[in-house]
Amino acid sequence: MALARHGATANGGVNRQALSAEEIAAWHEVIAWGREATLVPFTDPAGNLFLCAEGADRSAAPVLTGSHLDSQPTGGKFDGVYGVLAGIEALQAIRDAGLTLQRSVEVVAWMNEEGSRFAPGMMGSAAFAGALPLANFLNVRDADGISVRQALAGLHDEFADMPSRPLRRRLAAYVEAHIEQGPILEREGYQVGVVTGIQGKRTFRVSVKGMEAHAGTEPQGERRDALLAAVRMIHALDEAMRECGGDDVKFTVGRLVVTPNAPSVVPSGAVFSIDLRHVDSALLTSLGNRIPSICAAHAGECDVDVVELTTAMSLHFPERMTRLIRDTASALGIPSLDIFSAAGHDARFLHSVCPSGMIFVPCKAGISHNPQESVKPEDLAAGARVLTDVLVALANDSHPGRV
Ligand code: HGY
Ligand code: MN
Ligand code: MN
Repeated sequence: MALARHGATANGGVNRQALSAEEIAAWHEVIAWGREATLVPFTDPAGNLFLCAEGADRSAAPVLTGSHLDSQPTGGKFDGVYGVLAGIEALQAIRDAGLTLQRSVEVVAWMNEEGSRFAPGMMGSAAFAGALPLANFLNVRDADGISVRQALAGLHDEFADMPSRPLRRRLAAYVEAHIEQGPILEREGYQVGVVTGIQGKRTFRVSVKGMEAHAGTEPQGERRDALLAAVRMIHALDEAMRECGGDDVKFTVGRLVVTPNAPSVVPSGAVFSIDLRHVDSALLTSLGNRIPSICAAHAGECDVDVVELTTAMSLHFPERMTRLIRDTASALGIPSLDIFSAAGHDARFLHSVCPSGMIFVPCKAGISHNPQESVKPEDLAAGARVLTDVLVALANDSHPGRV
């Protein structure tokens, strides 16, 4: 609730964009809370924030937990933030219990999970895991023309005294606590979800190019109207995705930028986003592969360019991690439900480099990416208790990958 002050919106939500002044203010607050728990802060070239509880064996690969502090423009208070603060709470409880862990445990706040200011999302975790080179992201610009490179320089200037460690460090395991952002746990009456996997997601940027013309004089039949062409494409895409993808397909055009965006000028440019998701990777592949031809078929006299920004197939977390989370919840007397994540998370990229898992807690009516996002404190506490014991198990296991 305190962190929600940074980027607070009038309607009770949060707009805390990646690498913004609001996120920097949130860093200061989280670092201060970390210091109270004797956690040592450091960053990395991708602008991720780490808070470290040193273990007895500093040569051992650390265990990592956390999530993200950036939000959508109409974000809620808990998406991402819960995972970061649950990690700090867990480490504070471990310290207060006088437990010394073998491995160091680090809490991370990933850079730009949401992909709202800078597309695509999950830049910090992708660069950390080596899934994509950081260099791929540095020239991406926000709506004001500020690049990731410039925004990162601002962050690193603000925390110039903070040590920086390399990307692609060796990890023993990763666990992320997050709100479900869906209705299942609440509907089924569970406080904790054992996340078995994450559905696949492909994102695209479609750029339609026409020609400016006078709205009153240009004959209708001679226009190269980029917005009307884009509208035809979006309609055709929506029909095709739903026809072939069934109820499980998720097709979203969340952003549309019109140029020159003047009421009496025939639009010369229309750029729109596509967020396509499906549990079935083969179907996600075939549906996504149809997008360029569907756009071309409705371009009319305009030109169209389709760029794929992210390609991520469905993934399943290792049984040893889901079993550990499930058994830990059970040992605490907290019933848990196995659940597949429809939302994307940084755990996707950690899954490619170490044994990874996620713990979900319910949110009211599954509402998220919306100011009305809300949770029950007792559910957050239940999730944090499971996280705490999972972190202890992983940090004291000489081969957590074998967990
Ligand atoms: O879009 C997602 O699934 C995540 O919440 N950023
Ligand atoms: Mn999130
Ligand atoms: Mn989100």
